[in-house]
Amino acid sequence: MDILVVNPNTTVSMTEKIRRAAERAAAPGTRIVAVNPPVGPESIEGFYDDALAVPGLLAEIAKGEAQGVAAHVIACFDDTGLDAARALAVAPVVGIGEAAFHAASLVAGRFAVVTTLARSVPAIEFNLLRYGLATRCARVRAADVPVLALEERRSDACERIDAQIAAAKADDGAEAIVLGCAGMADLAAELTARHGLPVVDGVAAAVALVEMLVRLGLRTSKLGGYAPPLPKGLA
Ligand code: 5HY
Repeated sequence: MDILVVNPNTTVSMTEKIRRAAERAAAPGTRIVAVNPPVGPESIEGFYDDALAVPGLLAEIAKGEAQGVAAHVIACFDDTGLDAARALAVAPVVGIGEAAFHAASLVAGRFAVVTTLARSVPAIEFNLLRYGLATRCARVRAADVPVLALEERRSDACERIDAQIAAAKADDGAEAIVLGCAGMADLAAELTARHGLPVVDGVAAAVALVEMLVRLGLRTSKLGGYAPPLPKGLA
């Protein structure tokens, strides 16, 4: 099966990191098609960037549908444009945030999220509420790391993320950690080993989840909110 993995920001190095993480998680026979829009914000940090990224994301989803991909993954932790993408697509669409929350809730009673900046926290908290998983999340923490700092080798991003994981274990009662940025996808294994608890990367969780949906023959319902968009002029 072909799975389209869309990084909604326009930073190619992050798209390649996401591709590698998706390919590590993919089952034999799954081909990962990792893309990002040609136009849009270089990183998504908060509501404004999130909105700017949606048109480019939807254009990539539309291309994937035309190419007949088996499923789509939205590789931004805010699950940018998720509902609009599900209205557009027939194939299943999973966001890395929602996937990671579910994976963590299946291996721990309470999890904490460690994301990038404080401005990214409200969107994540809102998603936890609308997905019905807010009661399973002890806290959404920000490591005070700009998204693109995760692409810089010399940044102190890893130390800052480490510190927040330690605090989540000590102060929040976290039994698992969800990495709150696609740009952290390469850190899950070493952080799991270092901190001795499950550290979930949403890219891997989303790939595994959509593979399951495809194997079960489940596609996006086209009734109600995810009914196909009505034809209309776009001036
Ligand atoms: C992400 N931003 O996964 C989110 C994380 C965040 O450009 N890719 C981004 O900080 O909201």
